[in-house]
Parts: sequence; structure tokens; C-alpha cells
Amino acid sequence: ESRILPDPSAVKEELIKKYPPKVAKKRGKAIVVNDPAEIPQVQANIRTIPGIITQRGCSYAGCKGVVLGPTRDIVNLVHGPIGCSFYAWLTRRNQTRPDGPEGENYMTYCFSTDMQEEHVVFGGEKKLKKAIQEAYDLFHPKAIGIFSTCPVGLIGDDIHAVAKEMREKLGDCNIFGFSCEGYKGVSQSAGHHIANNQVFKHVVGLDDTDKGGSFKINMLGEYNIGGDAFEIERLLDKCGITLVASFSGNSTIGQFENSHTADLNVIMCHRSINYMAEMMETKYGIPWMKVNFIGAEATAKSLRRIARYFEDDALMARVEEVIAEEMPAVSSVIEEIHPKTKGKLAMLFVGGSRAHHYQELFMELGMETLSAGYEFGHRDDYEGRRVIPNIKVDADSKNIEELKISADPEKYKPRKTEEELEKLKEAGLDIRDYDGMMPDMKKGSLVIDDISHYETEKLIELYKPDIFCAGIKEKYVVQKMGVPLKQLHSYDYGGPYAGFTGAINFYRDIDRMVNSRVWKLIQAPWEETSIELEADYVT
Ligand code: CFN
Ligand code: HCA
Repeated sequence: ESRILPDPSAVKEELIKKYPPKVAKKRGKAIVVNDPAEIPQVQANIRTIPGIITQRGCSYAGCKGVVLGPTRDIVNLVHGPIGCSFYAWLTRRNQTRPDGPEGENYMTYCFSTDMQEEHVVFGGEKKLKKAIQEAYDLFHPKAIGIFSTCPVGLIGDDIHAVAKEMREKLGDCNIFGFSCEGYKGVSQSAGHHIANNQVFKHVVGLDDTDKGGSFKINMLGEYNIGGDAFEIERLLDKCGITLVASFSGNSTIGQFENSHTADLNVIMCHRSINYMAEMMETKYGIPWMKVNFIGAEATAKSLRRIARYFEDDALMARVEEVIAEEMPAVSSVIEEIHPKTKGKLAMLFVGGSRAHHYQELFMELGMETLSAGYEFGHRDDYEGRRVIPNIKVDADSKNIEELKISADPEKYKPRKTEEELEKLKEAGLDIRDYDGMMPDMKKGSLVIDDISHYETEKLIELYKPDIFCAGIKEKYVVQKMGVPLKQLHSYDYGGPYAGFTGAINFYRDIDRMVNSRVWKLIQAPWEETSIELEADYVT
């Protein structure tokens, strides 16, 4: 079936037409018609216009929920009113193995100081110390992280001083704080940065033990949502690649402490963890490169990139064997599903990396992404490093400079010199190769940053996509318009979607959604309806 689609520039005009002129002007800069050959500038990482309904979350969400959320043996203690803890309790679906030999696991607990009005008035530090003591007495954890919510910043409780005092008092528990009050920054993004800085400062580098293993890597920006990390670990293991640490899906604090002994950092979600990669490269000489395990082709490509970095023939051969073993199952499912999904249209509005990465999986099903955008991505995530040479200069990367604590140059040499990296590049592996969303999207597709609720509704009405991908706040509104919504945050109770097995899971789930006839039975709001009140409603 081929559809005549509206002109993207006309759609853009329609999306902003109803806004007051100043708002329309501002939103206009965040909505661009893509041209991969000449990438247009997109406004990103700026404050949401007050009054507009945004998909975004807060700094606390990015720090406590996203980066530290999947850490299982750090007690994550929220200093603040109970709601901030309660609403972040296990909602992200970051998993641990129920049967794993993992020791301490506090992920299913919800730790909070349960701040009350009296603490807002008289200060909450005493309550915080008591809570740390209580958590220590109950669990004797290796570490406790303290997370500030908005009121803590407003009343001026010094969580870092409390952390230091309690660390000294207890002696055998690493205690550190995160000033990740929700209002710090314009989105989750600032929270990622705060999280990275503190984990780097207080944890990374504490354990110098060489734990052995060959081809040692850290996996950065992989959070084990729906079990994705388990699938990636299975593949790395099969290839003989040693995973030293994962930031932070299926991780332990022991891994973080030892992570500086790896020879390469591979990054899945650059947005949330690029700070850690930069700091580890600066201090310990560990180079980093981007990979993507979302999509079967992307997975194969990523494994090959890792193997080529190590320049080892046996590893390269093993990776080819693994790909050859895994691909037939993927191809046979694509063969079955592709005729049913080919030509269907998708839209993706998610976070800071998945709106790009998941386009790979839709492509494998022959589906086109008409429009996409991040909630809090920065310009580099959209436009790609190659189009912005001074990428390190952005609003919230100032602190990286401060954290360039000099490491012992004798002990930590660059794993590969610039000359060696140059040679690798000549041989076909550019580890600094970096793609954003826009170079990978078609000419004429609409890229929209921090999409508003109103724009979402209009966009759906104008394009009538076959599937819309976003989060829980969008899900049911969109489905009431007769369009299935796939949650790309929580995976709607599904997953894993990473790697080869994950790709198969995704193909099947999408087939079920876009080919279900149930959506045609729903009358969308724009379809003419007349609702008559029944008499007994009017009493
Ligand atoms: S798991 Fe990640 S992949 S970390 Fe980030 S930018 Fe969020 S929690 Mo939701 S699903 Fe999403 Fe990304 Fe990186 Fe998740 S696209 S919004 S802050 N995200
Ligand atoms: C967050 C977490 C979130 C929310 C998902 C959603 C996640 O930003 O606070 O809106 O459905 O992935 O859990 O992004």
C-alpha cells in the first residue's frame, strides 16, 4: 500500500500555527525538515516553554533513576519527600537475574528519608544521618548513595558533608552524595552528568586488581532494560570478549571500582554516559567508541568493530563464527514478517538515544521512520559529531575539566597511541566515527526535539502512522486515536530487544501491533462523532 503523505514543511507550519507568535518562533527552531546531505541545525537541550506539556523528566530522574537505578549493591537513599522515591520505584524495568549468584541486591527496596514539613522548616540533615545509620545497621552495604530531591536544595541541607561524616564514622561503607535536585538543568540530561561525575570521583579506580581475561572492555550506557544486558553479555561471552564493568545494567560496585583496568570503553547510549567515557580516557588512557546492539545488523557491526579494535585474527574469526551462527534465526523471522510490515510508517519520540537506535529495527522490517525526536538529546545526538567539531563545548560539560585528576602516567598509559588509532583508521576502523540521528534519517523526515503533547496529537492526525513509539504518559492517549503505541522505555513488559535474540522479539511484537485489526475499531477524536447524553446522566 502506498500513501500520499503531506508535505513536511506544511506539516511543520500546521504544528506551530496555533501557538502565540513567540512560542511558534521558538518551537519552530526545534522542528526541522531533515536533509542528511546538508544537516540543518536543530534547537536542543534548552528549557521547555512553560505551559507546554513536555515528555521530559527531571535531573533526579536522570541521576537516581537512570544511571544509578540499575546498581544493585549500592543502597540508593533518596533524601526528600516520599513521593519522589515511590514514583521511581522499579518503574524502569532494569533487571537483575532472579537466580543469579549476585550477592547483595537492594534494587527491589525503596529507601527514602521521608522528609516532612518540619524537616523543610528546621533542616533534614539529622534525619538523613539517622537514615544512613539505619540502612547500615540493617544491611551493612558496601556503599550508600544519597540523592537530593528539590526541597533539599531549596533548604540547603549539605548532603556531601553528611556523606563524609558518616563515611568516616562507619569506616567500611563508601558513602557519597548526588546534588541532583529535579530543577538542576532542563531535563534528565543534567542528572546523567551529575551521576557520572560522582561515580567517577568516588568509585572508579578504587580496585587496581588485574582480574585477567582477554579483550577487556567496559560497556557504557547499557541499563539492562527488559534484560538487554543479558543478551549482550551472552554474545560477548560467546565471542570471548571480557566484560570488566557495565555502566550500569547488571552491574556491581566492584565492577565500577575495577573498570579502569579495561582496554576499551564501548558506548551504547552516548547521551547518558559520554562524561564517564571522556573522564576515563583523560585519566586512565582508555579510548572509547560507539556501538549499537539494537538491530541485528547493528549488533553484527558492533561486534566486528570491537574485534577490529583489538587487531586479533582469532577474535575476528570467532566473531564471524558467532554472527554466522546467530543470523539464520534472525533472517528466517524477517522473511516471515517483512511482507506484512514492509512500507508501514513509524514515529519515535523517546529519551536521548533510542529514538535513533530503534530506527535500525524498523528498517530491518522494511518500515520507514517518518518523524522522530529526543526528549533531551543534545545537538551532537541529532546532528552527529562530524557536523559539530567543537562538540565538547555544551551547556553542562564544564565539570569534565575539573575532574581531570592526573593519574600516574607510568601506570596508566593510553591503551592505543594517536598513531596507532590513525593506523586503525587507515585499515578501516575509525573509533571516533560518530553518527547522530539525522545522518541516518531520510530527506524530508521531520525531526522534532522535546515534542509537546499538542504537536504529538497534530502529527498523528496529519500523518496517521502505523505505530507510534514513546512512553507511558503518551501510550493511552495515542492508542485512543486508533494508533498502537510501543513503549521504547519499558518495552511494555517485553524484551529483551538488544542483540540477535532481542531483534527477533522486537520483530514479533511489532508485527502483532501493526497488523492487529483492533485499532480500526477505535474512533479517533478527529473522526466526526456525536455523543448524546443519556437522560439519567442529567439529574
Ligand atoms: S534506558 Fe536510556 S538509552 S539512558 Fe536515557 S537516553 Fe531514559 S530512562 Mo527512558 S528509556 Fe530512554 Fe535513553 Fe540513554 Fe531509558 S531513550 S528516556 S534517560 N533512556
Ligand atoms: C525517566 C524514566 C523513563 C520514563 C519512561 C516513560 C524510563 O525519565 O524518568 O515515560 O514511560 O525509561 O523509565 O524514561
